[in-house]
Amino acid sequence: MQQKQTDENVRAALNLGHEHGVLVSAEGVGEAAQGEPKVLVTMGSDSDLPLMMKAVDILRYEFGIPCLVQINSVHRDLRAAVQHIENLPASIQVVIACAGGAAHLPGNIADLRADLPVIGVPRDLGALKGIDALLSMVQMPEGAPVAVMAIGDAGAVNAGIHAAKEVAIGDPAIRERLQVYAEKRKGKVRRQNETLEEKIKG
Ligand code: RP5
Repeated sequence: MQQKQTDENVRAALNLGHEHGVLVSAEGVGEAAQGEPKVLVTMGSDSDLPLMMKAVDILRYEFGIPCLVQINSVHRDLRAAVQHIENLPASIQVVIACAGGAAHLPGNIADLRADLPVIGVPRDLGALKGIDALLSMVQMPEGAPVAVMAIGDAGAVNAGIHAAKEVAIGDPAIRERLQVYAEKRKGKVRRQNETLEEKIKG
């Protein structure tokens, strides 16, 4: 009961209605989530969500960083997107923005929020294999930078890791988790070498 009250207080303080996003942490989603969101994970459509969950999941499970997840379409409802981005909770330190096609969302956010780093994840919509979104994001004119990741799954995961690195600048606990994550990756190479002779023998 007390936890529920605390969660409600957090949501009230963050001013989160459904329209303003869903809080996600390692503990759960929405009312089950805990902590203040440090990263906004936003996208142009919920069709981008399966891709963006790769960023959300690495943030919450690998690094313990709560996120706010929000749909913002600068093609379908520009005014609502501006309203959301201008009124983010003060705890947000980094924005991850995904879109496909003529992907204007990350660049628009970089202009709206001079105070926040923006990481762009280009999505492959099929016709141009994501090159359209990649070029739309990476070719930002001078003054409103977007840190653009790779197209697709690797880009989404790397966006989560890059956002964690930004949060880690002011949080030694996250720095440690980044080191643990790096050690796990080294372990993978060690294990592959251990089984290499057997694999070559076939
Ligand atoms: C973009 O258009 C979205 O970010 C999405 O990648 C793409 C297609 O959206 P839906 O038609 O699937 O809603 O704005």
